[in-house]
Amino acid sequence: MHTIDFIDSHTGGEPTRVVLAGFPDLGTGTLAERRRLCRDRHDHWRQAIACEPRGSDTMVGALLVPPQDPHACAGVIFFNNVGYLGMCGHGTIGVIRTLRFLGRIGPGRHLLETPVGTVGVELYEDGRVAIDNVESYRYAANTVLDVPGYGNVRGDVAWGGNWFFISNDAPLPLTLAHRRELTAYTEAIRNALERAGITGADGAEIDHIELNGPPGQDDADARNFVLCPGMAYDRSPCGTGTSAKVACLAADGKLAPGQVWRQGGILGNVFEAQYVPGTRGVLPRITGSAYITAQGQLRIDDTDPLAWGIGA
Ligand code: PYC
Repeated sequence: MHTIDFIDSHTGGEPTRVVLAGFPDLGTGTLAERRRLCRDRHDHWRQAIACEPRGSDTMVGALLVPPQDPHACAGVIFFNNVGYLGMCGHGTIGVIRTLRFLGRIGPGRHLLETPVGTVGVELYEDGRVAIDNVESYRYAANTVLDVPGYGNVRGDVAWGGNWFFISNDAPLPLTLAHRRELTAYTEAIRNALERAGITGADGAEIDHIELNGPPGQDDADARNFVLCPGMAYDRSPCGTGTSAKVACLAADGKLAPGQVWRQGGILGNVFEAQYVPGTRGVLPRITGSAYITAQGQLRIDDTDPLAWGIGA
């Protein structure tokens, strides 16, 4: 029997499961090396934690590991039902909320190590969390794709800690009522990108598709719908997607440094975003809140035929 200590939270409806103890030791390499080790040797642990019957398609796991830099409050490896994420904005907000819940950190500035770099975070007295995300940039502007069944779709390829194709071309309003059609549409875009050989830098797969449209009733500048790698749509406005969006707005001269962009998600929750110029793109700051939903232990019984989860 294996036992895993965890705390669950949600950020704008998107869940984060912070893994505190019980995971195999990943050594002391860089976070990118430890993520590789996790993928190559311990992937069944990811599946047991993130997938059914313990998790779900929407679950993002956040494995806490000791940081290399003693000034960082933690290292974290994000994963989901199909694999690993570079960074995760809603997940970082969940991790910081969890560390505060545990009494490990207090309000103020902190550093968090991730496989794609160290991010700064600020925890406010009222519980809000601001992330100073990794440098984000537009990689390709106005890419036109032929998407079977939908015709030409235009969008930008951008990095915000994960790779995104960001489009304003949506066949339907971005509302929860249309989630199934929007999921099918964004999946078709992702397949078309793959078929066309369109990637991020160094051939990286573009595994997140983000649609932006007018805000709903929420007090936002825009609303998005984001398809995540494992086919779930992000319930939150997506921190890395918002970072990538801000990079595109900045590249188009539509958002000035320090100006606040209020990014609504599909449920109407809002992340506040702003940036300072970087060397290649922008250094985005994303602010949001998370709430604790559960604390407990997962049990993995080796005699259970589904002990290691149902692969997505
Ligand atoms: O908030 O960056 C994010 C995110 C990525 C995937 C799900 N949420």
